[in-house]
Amino acid sequence: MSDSPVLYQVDGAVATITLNRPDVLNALNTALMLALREAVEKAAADAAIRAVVVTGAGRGFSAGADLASSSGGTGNAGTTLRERYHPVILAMRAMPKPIISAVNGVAAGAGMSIAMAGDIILAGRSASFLQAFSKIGLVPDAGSTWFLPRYVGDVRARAMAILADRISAQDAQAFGLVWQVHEDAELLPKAQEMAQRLAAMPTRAYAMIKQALNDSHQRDLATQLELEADLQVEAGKTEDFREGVAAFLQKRPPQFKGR
Ligand code: T3D
Repeated sequence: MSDSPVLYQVDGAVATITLNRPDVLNALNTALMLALREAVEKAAADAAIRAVVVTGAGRGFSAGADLASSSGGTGNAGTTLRERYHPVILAMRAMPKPIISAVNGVAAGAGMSIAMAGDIILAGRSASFLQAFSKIGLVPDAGSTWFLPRYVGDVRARAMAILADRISAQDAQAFGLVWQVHEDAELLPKAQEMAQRLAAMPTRAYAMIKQALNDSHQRDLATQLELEADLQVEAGKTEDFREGVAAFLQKRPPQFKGR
């Protein structure tokens, strides 16, 4: 396998981005974060890509920041986070196509934040989720304090952040963090199958769905209603909307093109 810290593979309209430092459970160093940003931006910019899978090589998804090269103790953590992590997390949220996080093993610290920046989280049966930060005297970062309460609620978010207990895939699903749990060997095929399904759907609408949901907790109802109405005007202008209605009325499967 390539020794590049991030692999980028394309199958039809689906890009699979693989964190690739398996010897250290895909711990996040500068080279990996730069390569991850490049991969995410490439998938976002390529009109031929209509869905993305993010996963990890080997037995982990990601063990979070590489503690052998972490800037936590040097006073530079703010710079590292702002320059390396935030652009990746924000680019994943802004990606105008769906991202499936296929969590194949432990997702710890900022590795868990990356998993949560995806739109749909699938997990292998042996996967686990760990807000590892407090175990080493840090605070959750890379978006964990934003995603976690929204996904699992304040009570569980606080317990996960403070206790830093390892949460199984099954418990994460019961918490509402994980959409589906699959047998380990089935995880990537299932994630790619879902991504291929999504890639054949009206992907312009998916981009607008993400836009509507991304910050909905920050907006009041009246503002959100306005945003929905504006986005619906845009969605209604797409070729895919015309095709969806025509196919329904003609009782045939739709052929969406993402336009
Ligand atoms: O400045 C900044 O960067 C700020 C940003 C901070 C963001 C953060 O993410 S802070 C949180 C950092 N992550 C952690 O604290 C987690 C540390 N890792 C662990 O607690 C455990 O490794 C796991 C619970 C994740 C997995 O445990 P286990 O028993 O399955 O695996 P292991 O044996 O501990 O690890 C396997 C190898 O990966 C091992 O190397 P070895 O002994 O085989 O040569 C281990 O040292 C290495 N590894 C695991 N995590 C990291 C790591 N190496 C570097 N950094 C890691 N985070």
